[in-house]
Amino acid sequence: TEIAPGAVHLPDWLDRGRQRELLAACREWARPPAGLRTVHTPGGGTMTARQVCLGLHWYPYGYARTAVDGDGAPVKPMPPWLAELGRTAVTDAYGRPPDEAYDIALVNFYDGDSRMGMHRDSDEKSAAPVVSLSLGDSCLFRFGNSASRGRPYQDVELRSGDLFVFGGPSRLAYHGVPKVLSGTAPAELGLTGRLNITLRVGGLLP
Ligand code: MD3
Ligand code: FE
Repeated sequence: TEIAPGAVHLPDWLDRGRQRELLAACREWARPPAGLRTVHTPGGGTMTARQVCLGLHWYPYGYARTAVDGDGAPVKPMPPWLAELGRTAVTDAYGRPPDEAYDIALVNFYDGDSRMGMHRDSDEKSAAPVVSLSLGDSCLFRFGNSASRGRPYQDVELRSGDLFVFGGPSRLAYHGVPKVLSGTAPAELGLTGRLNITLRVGGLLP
């Protein structure tokens, strides 16, 4: 379903087997070097979701080739199968493939107390849609507008296996995760907490 122009939600897009495979891959990526780390915000705060990056390392000032707010190691590569998953996701959501190849993945690990405040993702130089995949606990996802952090916004529940694609007029909309719904993960997955994988196209970077 399209919740706003260019914002398409495909619930239960990944079957349980694919969810397990993606979770296993995320657990490998989380290991050092350049593994899971805490993101420090410019104001001296810390993000409550921990993160691991593939392809390029995101930090609050942009992208880097090394884990600048982690151990400084070179960022892990973007696997071709994950880039292909992004291409398939956009094709399923929009009925046509994206123009560019996915080359960045950001994986966010949420526990029951993690949140993500309302923000826009504007560090990519490409206008390609962002692909979001959710695993584990459900969350309340807040999708707003492109002008401000405030209303109007829509609250949508994201569950394990859901796909969301954000492109076109929705690409620069404010969004956040006000709440994780603890204990809602499918038991077979063996995950406490929530994982979100976003696939992005970096575009021309210096
Ligand atoms: C709308 N992640 O990684 S997923 C992020 O669940 C991020 O971890 C949240 O916001 C999470 O930046 C929300 C949904 C999402 C992701 C990227 C977007 C919505 C988006 C980019 C542009 C517009
Ligand atoms: Fe975001």
